[in-house]
Formats: sequence, structure tokens, C-alpha cells
Amino acid sequence: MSDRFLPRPADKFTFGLWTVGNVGRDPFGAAVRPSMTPAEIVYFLGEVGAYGVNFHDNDLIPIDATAAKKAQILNDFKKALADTGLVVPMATTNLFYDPAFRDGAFTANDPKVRAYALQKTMNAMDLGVELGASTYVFWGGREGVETDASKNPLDAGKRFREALNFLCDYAIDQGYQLKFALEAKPNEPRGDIYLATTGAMLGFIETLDHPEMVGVNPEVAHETMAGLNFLHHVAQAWDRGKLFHIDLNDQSIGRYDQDFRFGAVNLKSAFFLVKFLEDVGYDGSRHFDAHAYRTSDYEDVKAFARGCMRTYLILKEKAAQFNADSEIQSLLAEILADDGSMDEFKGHYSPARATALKAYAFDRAALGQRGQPYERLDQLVVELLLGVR
Ligand code: GLT
Ligand code: MN
Ligand code: MN
Repeated sequence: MSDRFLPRPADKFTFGLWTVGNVGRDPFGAAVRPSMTPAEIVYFLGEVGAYGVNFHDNDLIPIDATAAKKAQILNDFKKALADTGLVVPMATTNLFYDPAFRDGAFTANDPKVRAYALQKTMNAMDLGVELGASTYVFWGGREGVETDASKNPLDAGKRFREALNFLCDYAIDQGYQLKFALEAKPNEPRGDIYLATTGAMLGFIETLDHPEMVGVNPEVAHETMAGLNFLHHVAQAWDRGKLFHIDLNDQSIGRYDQDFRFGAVNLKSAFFLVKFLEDVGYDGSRHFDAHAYRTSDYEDVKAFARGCMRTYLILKEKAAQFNADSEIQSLLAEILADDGSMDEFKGHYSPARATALKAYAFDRAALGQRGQPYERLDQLVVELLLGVR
């Protein structure tokens, strides 16, 4: 392995306990790998060169753990963090696994479930903050329906808003320096999930009492499984100052929820994503929310984890190469050419500007005749990615 693609702490590569710790259970088959303790996962991540580890409350502390068991797990986990130097940038709540959440959590019809979800989240926030988390992710899990007969979507939206307002105030009241990151997912594990895309989350955030505390955690697989362009959602989030966290993985459109190794399916999309994050200067965690193939043993899970980080770093180098490639850059200059003749129409509306623009005679036929060398440009990108440039 060439050294320049080895991960460094400055790369901020993180993994959830549930990612490399995934034992390969799926709806059709049992676990294929023995489970590791949280501390063992931290040592595992330390060995492959990760910077940080994230968790759901119950990845770390089982939902039915005794106080003594909790203390012992926490002790081992903290020791593993100290031994490896790994940090905990993000934490979240499991509001989807336990049967209590079969109808969702914050949006469940049963008020007791909603109250329990708030209680569980406050406790999980305490745990996350104790371990150093500064970002708190909310993935809705089962906040949706199988049938719209069961729940009014307006009620669901109000309940979700009330829950987040309550939890923002809780964080403020505790003096926590926490930012919330909302993660959208369109249609798994329920067929119809509320606020199904990052764009929907961005709209929702503006309706909260503390919108400044709340951003998004987009995941490659989630927009992709809906057949959408992930990069465009990330760009919208960035534009609004709301890209608080990002979940990197890969997914084929139309398949089950795959959570594949970053770059495993669509290298070109992964390239444009990395290029975007690096060009704009995103400095948050690069969190790999992915897991190894079910066919992997733990040696191969290491290859999976190293592969996620290595592919990111290779694509980062390719992005720098794109920016420095004179042929690509001169094509871009040609594409973006501006002779200044439209300058008088640029900028904010004014009556004079509108009048002048309405009076201007455009040569529509000429506009329609101008081609753009996007084929050439795209082929250069393909050749760059294939390593022949
Ligand atoms: C689960 C989900 C992810 C979320 C995780 C955090 S859990 O793997 O599919 O996308 O980010 O709750
Ligand atoms: Mn995710
Ligand atoms: Mn996912």
C-alpha cells in the first residue's frame, strides 16, 4: 500500500460501532460473524487507522443492561479509546430496533411510546456527551407508515417538530454544545417514511424553535435508493450551512438497502462527492455508515474498512488532479466563458434593469446552435479515474 493513501487523524474518518461490528444478519439469514464487544471494535478501528467511532446508545449499552454491566462496558470502552486515541465525534439513539418502536418513535400514535422515545433520547444524549460527542444524529428509523389510514401526516410532522424542539431545549438546558443532524431515508425499514429526503429535512428544520442548532446528515445510499442525485442534496445542505455530518457508503439504485463500502458501486459519483467536499472545505467527520459483504470474515472486514478510507483518499488526490489538469481546466474555461455582454442584466432586480432586458434583442437561433464539449470533458474525467491521465 502506498503511504500517501494511509488515513491520518486530520482526515476525520469515522465508523459507527454498528458498521465494522455488523455480524451479517439480514432478513433472510442469521449472523455469520461472531459479535465483538464495543471495546474490541475500538481496537479493531484503531488497527485499521480510523480517527473516531460513533454509536447508538444500544450499540454500546444493551437496552436491558444492569447498572453494573453498564459501568463495566463503559469502563472497557473508555480504556479502549484511551489506548487507541480514537475519539467519539457523534452519537445517536436506537429508536427502531425494540418492538416498542414498531409504529415509530417521535411520531408513533401511542403517546406513551412518544414519551418513552424522548426519555430514551435524553439518556442517550447524556451518554454521547459523556464520551465527547458534539454531533447528535437523528435517523428516523420507523417514523413512517405502511398505510396512511393509520396516521395523519400533519400530526406526524407536528409530533416530530415537538420532539425536536423539546430535545433542543434539553440540550441547551444541560449546557451541551451539541448540534443535531437529521438523516433522511426514503423507504426502509418502512415503505413510506416521513421527511424522506435531505431536501425535505432542510425545509422542516426552518420550522423548528432552534433552527441554528439543527442541520442534516445525508447518506449516499439514501438519496441513491430513491434514484436521486446525492451530490445535489449535499450541495443544497452546504449552501444553507447545514452539512453538519455525512454518511458515506454506496448503493445500487433499485436494490435492497446495501450500505456497501464507499465507492464500491459508482466511482464516478463518489469522485464528484469527494471533490465537492474537498473543494468547499467541509471539515466535519467523514463517517462511513457501511458494512462489509455478508461473505466477509473479520480479516476481510478490515479490508472493507481500509478500502473505504483508501478510496476516499485516492479520490481526493484525483480531485486535486482534476483541478490542476490544464486540458480539463481550459475546457471548463471555454464552457464558462463570459464576454461581459450580459453584465448590465446581472444582479438584483431594478425597474431599469428589467426594462433594458425586455428591450434587448437576443439571437435565439445562435443561442440554440452553440454546442458544449461535455462529452470531451466527461471522457477526460473517466480517463483520469481510470488512471491513464
Ligand atoms: C442504520 C441506518 C443508518 C443510520 C444509522 C444511525 S443506523 O444503519 O440505516 O443510515 O445512519 O441511526
Ligand atoms: Mn446513515
Ligand atoms: Mn443506510
